[in-house]
Amino acid sequence: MRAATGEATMTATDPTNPLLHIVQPQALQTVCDRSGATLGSCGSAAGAGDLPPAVWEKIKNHPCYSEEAHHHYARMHVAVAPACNIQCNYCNRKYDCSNESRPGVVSKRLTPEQAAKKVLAVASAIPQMTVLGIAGPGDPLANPDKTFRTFEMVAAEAPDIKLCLSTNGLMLPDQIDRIVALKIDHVTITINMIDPEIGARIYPWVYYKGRKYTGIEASQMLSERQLLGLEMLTARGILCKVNSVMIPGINDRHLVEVNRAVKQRGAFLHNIMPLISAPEHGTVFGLSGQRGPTAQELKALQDDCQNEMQMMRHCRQCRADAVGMLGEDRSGEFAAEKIDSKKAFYNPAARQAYQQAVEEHREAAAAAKKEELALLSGQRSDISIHIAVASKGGGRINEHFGHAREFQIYEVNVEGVRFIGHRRVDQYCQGGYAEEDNLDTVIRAIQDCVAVFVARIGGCPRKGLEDAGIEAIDAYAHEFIEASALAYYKQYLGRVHAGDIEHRGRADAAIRQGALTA
Ligand code: CLF
Ligand code: SF4
Repeated sequence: MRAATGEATMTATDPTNPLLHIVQPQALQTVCDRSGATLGSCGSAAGAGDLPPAVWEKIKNHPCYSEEAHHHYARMHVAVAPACNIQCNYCNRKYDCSNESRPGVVSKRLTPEQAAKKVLAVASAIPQMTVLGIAGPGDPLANPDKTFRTFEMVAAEAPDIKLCLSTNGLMLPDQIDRIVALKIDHVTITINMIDPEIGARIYPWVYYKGRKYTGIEASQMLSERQLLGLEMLTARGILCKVNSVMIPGINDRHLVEVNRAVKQRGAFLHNIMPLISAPEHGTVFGLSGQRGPTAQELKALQDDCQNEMQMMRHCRQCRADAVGMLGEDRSGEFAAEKIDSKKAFYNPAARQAYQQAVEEHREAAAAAKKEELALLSGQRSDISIHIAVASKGGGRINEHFGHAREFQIYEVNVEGVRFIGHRRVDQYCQGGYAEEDNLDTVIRAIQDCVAVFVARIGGCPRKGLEDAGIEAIDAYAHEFIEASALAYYKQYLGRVHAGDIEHRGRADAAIRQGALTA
């Protein structure tokens, strides 16, 4: 295990350094610029060595297409596409498209010109922002001119930024040539069904070429066009991710068939997201009491599909104007009225230098994991545990318990360690004071875990967690997450074998529901 890396030892270019959020790009120009091999994983396990180089090049710094990259790289969305051409029963059109965003979120709409300006301002301030996505607030392809104009302007000014599009797929077959011409090489299609009878329970209507379709006819047409669009994109070499909303009792088991169908048509990654449904969202599902899945239900379905293709498990259902690392929201810093006062200093060399520093950090994390894995080899046990981690990025345990807005969940067993999801929580520490009620929400969110790794924790929450059977561990503060999880697992097995602790199955956990606004 490497020695702990405290904040005092960080350098200006250390990607874990929180000061990098405010570092000026000029300061980064002195970092050496050399290309090198990278290590990582896509969706779950595939890395540089497992993928064709052209594919690896496309995903290695895309925070959604590579689970490992999401610890290091950021994305931004611009909300330029307000209209939609279908109705989903989990959507209230007062809010952003729930195919990519959490319900109850309203983004500030921008013109393509405002959006392009914002992208340059963000790229200047956040050198690890590598991807621009358009994901709403309606459907980007129901607003093709605004969507493509935005991409065109950004590609002309900042060609190093990857372009990413998310759509319900209805208009995809008609737009393939424009997508290819603009070099948009990541497209997400939300596909919730391939059986129109199931579709009729999700989509009340579809509006296509001046006519409104309803019932099975609507779903049939939507499904055919989604699958055709997927085939056409993959035939042109575009990397496609499929998002599916898991709706218990409606399409949950059916999503295994969806998974097979999209794999056959060349989808690269499948992202099964939990339905988030509450009456205050004013959606058909919210008002009818349709529930979302529990953490165990979601994981079981994702595990069932994992044999077929790579599954994405780190989606944050981010808003249509999200800015920053997945799970953080810096959109407020880049509100339209603040953009004019920000001096954009778009410097591709500085961005590249910063990203090279990130790559070196990733290599160090991968080396630490490999070292711990080697120490685990030869161990035999059926014990598999979940660990919750408080992190603010960089793949390290670097967040205080009381400040965490989410916990990352890792599964560890003798096979290794893998990220299996995240759980949103109410912050325990509010304005310097402990919010005792919030400890209960944290415990509900991570009660499938035997331990929570934190940078720091106070005595009261530590005791509360321990009463709930969850060990609070700060011994790995500022260490790499995966290497620490493996080290803890070895020690846990040792304690079980020595009879110091008893390993028991843990309870299911709650995926937080309700009006999430960040
Ligand atoms: Fe945005 Fe989507 Fe591109 Fe990512 S989000 S358009 S692929 S850059 Fe990512 Fe956000 Fe989940 Fe989407 S975490 S909601 S999957
Ligand atoms: Fe809402 Fe998106 Fe569905 Fe359109 S595609 S109805 S914006 S969730």
